Amino acid sequence: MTRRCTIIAVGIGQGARDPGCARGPEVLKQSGVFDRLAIRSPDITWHDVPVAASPASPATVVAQACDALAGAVAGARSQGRFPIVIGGDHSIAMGTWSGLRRALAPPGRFDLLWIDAHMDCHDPSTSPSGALHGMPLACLLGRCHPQLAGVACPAPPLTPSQVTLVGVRSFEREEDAFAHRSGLRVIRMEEVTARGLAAALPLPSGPFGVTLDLDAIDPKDAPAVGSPVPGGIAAAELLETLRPLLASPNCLALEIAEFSPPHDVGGKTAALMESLLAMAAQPGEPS
Ligand SMILES: [Mn+2]
Repeated sequence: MTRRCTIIAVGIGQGARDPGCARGPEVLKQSGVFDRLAIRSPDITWHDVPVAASPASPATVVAQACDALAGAVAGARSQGRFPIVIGGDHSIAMGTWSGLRRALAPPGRFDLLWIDAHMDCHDPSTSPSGALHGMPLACLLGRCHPQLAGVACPAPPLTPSQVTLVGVRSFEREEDAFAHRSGLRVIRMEEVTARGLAAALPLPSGPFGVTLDLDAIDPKDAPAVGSPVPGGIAAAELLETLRPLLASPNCLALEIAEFSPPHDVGGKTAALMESLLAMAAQPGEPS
């Protein structure tokens, strides 16, 4: 089976301290990934979201890109297409999931699996780095960066009960407090290691989306990230667990963020990206 898919590429790095992931989509396309996918998925298209060049402030660039991204995701869904968003740094999550919310008829409810080494629950007052890719989940939940409010964040915001964070092993105290206060479900890496990913992950019963920050994966398996954290999910285990989830008709969109080609080792992370894209575009087929 193949899906009618649109790969929505956002080559943005302004949300991260390490801007290498701005080149992620370009490197994937140049290496022939899209052409190979298109052989088995005839109805797959590629859409580049424009990203303004500096010297605009990071928040301005991220807000513009996320607004265009939200429109692209909503547009794809309204045409019955499956959006696969590739970054770019994880600030794009604000655009992707605002767009999905926009595409669904009210109440527009969907669950969101947020697979990440970090919590992405900072706001400008708590973030040590000020990097926007550490803030998208807080933003989607309504604690929005002032320069992004009304542009990149859904109104009304997502509710914490929609979101499950998985693979978390690096965070600041303020993020943990925010997650605890808001009742966000957090499955830490210790639990994934103890129970196995498939057992630890709650299966959504209705429509859902998946956002994968590649730094959730162990850096041995996915070295091409800007913020690596040791002790992550094994790539093979992640692929095995995601395969049935991505094949489900309830899965509405996939996002993969933080692919930073300058850090790749022997094309390992690019190959993993290709496997993930194939799983989403050709659900149920061996890849
Ligand atoms: Mn992230």
